[in-house]
Amino acid sequence: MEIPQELIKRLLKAKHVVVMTGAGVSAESGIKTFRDPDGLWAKLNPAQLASVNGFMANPELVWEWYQHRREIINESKPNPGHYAIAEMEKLFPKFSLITQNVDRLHQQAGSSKVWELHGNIIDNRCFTCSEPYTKEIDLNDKSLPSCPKCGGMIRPSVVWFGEMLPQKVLEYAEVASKDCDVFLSVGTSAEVYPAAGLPLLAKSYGAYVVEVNPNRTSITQTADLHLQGPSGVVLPKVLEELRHA
Ligand code: BJW
Ligand code: ZN
Repeated sequence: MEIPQELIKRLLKAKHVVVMTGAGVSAESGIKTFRDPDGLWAKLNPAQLASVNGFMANPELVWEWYQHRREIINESKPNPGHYAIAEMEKLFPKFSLITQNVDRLHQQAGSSKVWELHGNIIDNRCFTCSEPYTKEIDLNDKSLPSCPKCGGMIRPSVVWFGEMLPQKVLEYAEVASKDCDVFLSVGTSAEVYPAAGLPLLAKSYGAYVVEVNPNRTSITQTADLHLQGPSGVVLPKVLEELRHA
C-alpha cells in the first residue's frame, strides 16, 4: 500500500495530531471487534450484555461474559498498530490518543497518556455506591463479588449503553478534536456516539481527517483520506514514511 505524500506533508506540518481508536486496532491482537461479521455482536445481544438494564436483568451472565473477555485480553499482546501509535506520540509537538477500547493494550505498547472514553475492563466498582472494588479478581471464579461497603453488586468499570461517558475524558476529546490539525480515526465503525461525532467535529474545525480501516464506515465519505487496510500494516508504514521524510 502507498501512503499518499499529502498525508506525510500534513503530518510534518502538524502542531497537534489526534488518534482515535476502536476495536479494530486490537483485532490483530486476537481480540474480537463488536460489529464485524465474526464480531461479538454477531451472536450476542448488546442490550443484554452492555447496558444497565441488561446487567440488572441478569448480573451473573454479564459478569461471566466480562470474565471470559478478561481471560482473552490477559493473553493478548499489543500488535504493530499499537506500537506505531506509541512511537507517533514522540514525533509531534502535541499528540492526543483517544480510545474507545477497554483492553489497555495502548498502555502496554508504551503510549504515555490514553484518554479512555469507554472506561476499562480491568477495574471494577460497586454498581450501587460506585466505591472502587480493589480485591483481586480470580478469573476462574464465575460468581459475582459484592461490595464490602454496601453489599451491592460489583461491575466492570466500562461505559455501557445509556451511561454517560467520563466527563473529563469527553471534554478533553472534544477540545482536542477542535484543536488538532490531523485527526486519525483508526479501527472504529463510528457507529457509537458521542465518539463517532469526534472525527466530524474535527473536520468541521478544519482538521485533515484520515480513516484507517479495511472497510468503509459511516465516516468514510467525510474523511479526507481512507487508508484501506489493517491498522497493524498501515500505521507502521505511515511511521516509516514520516521517519524517512
Ligand atoms: C479493523 C481491523 C483491523 C477490523 N485494522 N480496523 C446520538 C445518536 C444516536 C444514538 C446516540 C447518540 N448519542 C448517544 C446515543 C446512544 C448510544 C449510541 O451511540 N447508540 C448507537 C449504537 C446508535 N450511546 C451511548 O449510550 C453512550 N452514552 C451516552 O451517549 O450517554 C448520554 C446519552 C445516553 C442516551 C441517549 C443520549 C445520550 C455510551 C456508549 C457506550 C458504548 N459501550 C461499548 C461497550 C463498552 C464496554 C465493553 O467493551 O464491553 O463500547 S459498545 C461497543 O461499541 C464498545 C466500543 O467501544 C463501541 C464502538 O465500537 P468500535 O470500537 O467502533 O468497534 P466495531 O466493532 O463497531 O468496529 C470495528 C471496526 O474495526 C470496523 O469498522 C472494522 O472494519 C474495523 N476493523 N479489523 C483496522 N485489523
Ligand atoms: Zn457499594
